[in-house]
Amino acid sequence: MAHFSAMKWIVILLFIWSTSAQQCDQPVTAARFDCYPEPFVSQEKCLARNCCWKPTNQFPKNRSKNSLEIDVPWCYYPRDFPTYQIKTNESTAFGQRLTIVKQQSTYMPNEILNLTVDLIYETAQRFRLRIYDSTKKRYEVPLEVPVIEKKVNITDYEVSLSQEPFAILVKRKSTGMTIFDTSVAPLIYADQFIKFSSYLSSPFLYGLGEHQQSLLIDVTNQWNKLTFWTRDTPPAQHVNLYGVHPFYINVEMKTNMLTNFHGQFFLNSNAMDIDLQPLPAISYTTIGGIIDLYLFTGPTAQDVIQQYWDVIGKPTMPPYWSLGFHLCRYGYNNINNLRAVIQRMHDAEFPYDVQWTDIDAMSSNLDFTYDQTNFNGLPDLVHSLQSEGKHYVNIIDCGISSTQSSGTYPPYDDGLKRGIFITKFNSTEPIIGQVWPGLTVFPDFTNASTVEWWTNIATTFHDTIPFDGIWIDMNEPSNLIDGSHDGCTNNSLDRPPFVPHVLGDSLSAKTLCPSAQHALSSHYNLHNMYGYFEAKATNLALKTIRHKRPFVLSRSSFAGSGQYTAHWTGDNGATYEDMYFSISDILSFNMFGMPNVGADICGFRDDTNEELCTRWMQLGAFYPFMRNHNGAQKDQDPAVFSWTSQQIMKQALIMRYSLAPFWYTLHYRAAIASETLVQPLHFEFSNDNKTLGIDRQFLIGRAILVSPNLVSINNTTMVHAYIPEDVWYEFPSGVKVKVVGVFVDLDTPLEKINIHVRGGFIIPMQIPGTNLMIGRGNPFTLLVAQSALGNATGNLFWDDGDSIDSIETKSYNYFEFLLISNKLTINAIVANYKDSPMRLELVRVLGVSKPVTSVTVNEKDHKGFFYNIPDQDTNRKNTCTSFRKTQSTLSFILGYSI
Ligand code: MIG
Repeated sequence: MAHFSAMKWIVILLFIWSTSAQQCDQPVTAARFDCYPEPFVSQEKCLARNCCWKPTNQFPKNRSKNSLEIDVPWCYYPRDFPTYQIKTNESTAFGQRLTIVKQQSTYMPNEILNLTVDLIYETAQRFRLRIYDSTKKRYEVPLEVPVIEKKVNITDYEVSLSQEPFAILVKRKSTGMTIFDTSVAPLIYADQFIKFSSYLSSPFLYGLGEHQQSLLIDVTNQWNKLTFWTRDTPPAQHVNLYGVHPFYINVEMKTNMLTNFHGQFFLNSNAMDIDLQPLPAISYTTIGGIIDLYLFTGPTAQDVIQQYWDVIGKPTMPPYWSLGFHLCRYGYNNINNLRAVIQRMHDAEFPYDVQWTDIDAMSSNLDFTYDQTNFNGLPDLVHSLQSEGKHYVNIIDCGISSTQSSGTYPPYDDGLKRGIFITKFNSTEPIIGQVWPGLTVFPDFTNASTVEWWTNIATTFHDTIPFDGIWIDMNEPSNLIDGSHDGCTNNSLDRPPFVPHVLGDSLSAKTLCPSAQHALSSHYNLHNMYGYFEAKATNLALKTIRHKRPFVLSRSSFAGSGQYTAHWTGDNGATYEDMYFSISDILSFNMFGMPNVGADICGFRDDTNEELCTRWMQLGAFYPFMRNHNGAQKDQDPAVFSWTSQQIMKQALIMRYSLAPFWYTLHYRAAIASETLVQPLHFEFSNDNKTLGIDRQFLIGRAILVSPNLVSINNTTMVHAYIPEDVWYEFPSGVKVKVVGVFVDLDTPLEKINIHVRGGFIIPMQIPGTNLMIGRGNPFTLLVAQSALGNATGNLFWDDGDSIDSIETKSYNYFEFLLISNKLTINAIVANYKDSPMRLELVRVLGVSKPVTSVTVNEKDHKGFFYNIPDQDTNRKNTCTSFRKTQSTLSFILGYSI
């Protein structure tokens, strides 16, 4: 009896051991999903969660937070880890609604065992998945997304379900490619810890910002953890930065020689980690809200982006003047320095449009003031800039000083009266932090009264200094002390059971206590959207004040911010490395729907040097948003450098200004048709594997290839650049590129910028002026780059440049240019803007391979045509009337109004 009983137990134990071993058996370590994302895991803690413990000989997982070593977890889920099963499943008008249940809680406090799952078939290419508490309403992101009540019948995707354990699988119908599959890991759904995972189609992704990283996220051989919690910190790799955009584009493996793309957007504003692993797979770990996930099936990368922008909103159309060169500095310190800079910019005849001032022009760093001693005369200076057609932008920080004597500082007094500041937990008292003016309170832009208050104080300030745009900084929001000047609470918002891997290890690090209260919800939920709401309010205020198209520049951003603001990438360093990262940044922000983006040219932190700054001005001339800004000791405006460098910078600026009509048209296309301004080569040449991940070059629209020199001349003047297989012409010379489809070494001495125009495109250009207001009356030119077949197309959007609603009211001109069979046609699709005449002066046709015998304009024989010899350098020699082999550009002077 005793013997039998012992045997029985041994058998049972053996059985348990073998099944659990089996349950822990993973063919590859890449298939392990982390069961202990907190720091300091141990065998004991792991087993207490009923997870598998298996150390690897790689770097120990027992790491501290923020360690850069993200590796194979030692503690991971067994296959049979408890999860949900489907209880009910009904079809609804929008698709399907399920209820799912879990029998027992696992390891997180307040798990929610009854969930509702909505499968919404929104469009043929857009699928939405919502998983939420079946009984209690939870916080949801206050973005206005499309509400689809009726499902579409035909979709590019096919959804299937697993009953037990509950899982969702989505495939691309046309190829059978899996684009979503949650069966890889259990779903955990607790009040403050939601975690789910999915297969990826390939280890190659774009997006997931704001992070300093290469353009392509490649997890073929490595694990990667990305944290999302808006944070003021100089950009560095592996840390959460100023903005939050949980959107990615996943490259699918080639099928039938074609590369498809799909995208995913996690609509969630809580602090989160996204883990990527080589399986390949993705895991989301968020500490609030609900699961609200969008899948976009593309199939091109631009399609995915367009489908994403349909959800978050399209970018705003910027005023024309904002396409020019912006000059800024933290530390002009007084008006004489500022005047001197403006004067030398003027004397050196640099094209330049917008002058900025930073907090040093404020009185004691107080918002909506200026220093009447050191910046005495600033209003006059602004007026005089404006009288020359230039514009002025000033900075506003969100922290409002709370320590000025009562009655002396209306922004605070009035705000207090209206009760529009963020408050402490369970209190009507504003939470107090510290920013540049000392102790400050923080406006709650989720409150409609705040927008009114903001507009009022900005209007009053505008009466003193008529700014043209507003720069909103420190809006993560940034706080020089952690939490508040009297600390944070101990409640579950300030001390949640799980904290994503944020810089500083705490949610209140360099910001407000998560428990602070906004009108809409807690700071815990809304922190990541602070910059979003501030940009929205500021955009609105500017419309009210100026009755013109607003220009806002915001550091912090969230999905959808592009509807209201431009963006710069924060406090970069004056290094070649940071200049390189700026390309990934501008490309990523284009995907995020904030296409009007640039980095601080020449570097913000530390002194730049002439060579670096020259290179950076050359690159920056092809950023969507071009601003030279720094906070270091030395000045770095173009006019401060040697004569030679100035000439090179000027050449870059002239190129930018001559392309302004092209850029403006791209902005219009972004605003109405969801096309990005700049894009990676891989998006346009996606079937060419060699373009995968190229991030030292980029395309403007589809037509201009930029291949900057990103290293010091001491290393090399050669730019190792890829020229995709197509017809390309060097810009501006027009020389046709001989070898394509390969990497080439382009010799790029300091004075050289590698710009190539793609055959098949017509680029509208303009003779530049010293600023865009002056230049906008100048003649236009067309650069016609013929394709291999001799065709080309292009378009031009033109209006008064700053009306709020010129698109809505159709008070613009829109031209379409077409070159087919040696015939160039200009179609005025819309021709409602007549306030100032447009004159087309010159047409240059690239790639003319045979002598042209005659040119006919409007059915009349046209005498004024000639050829350019691209390889001659002076203008005079450049013009020739006879055709030679080496000559490929035909120019004809038109001089007629379009
Ligand atoms: O950290 O206003 O990113 O562009 O010059 C200082 C002073 C606060 C940070 C911004 C930077 C700006 C600076 N600000």
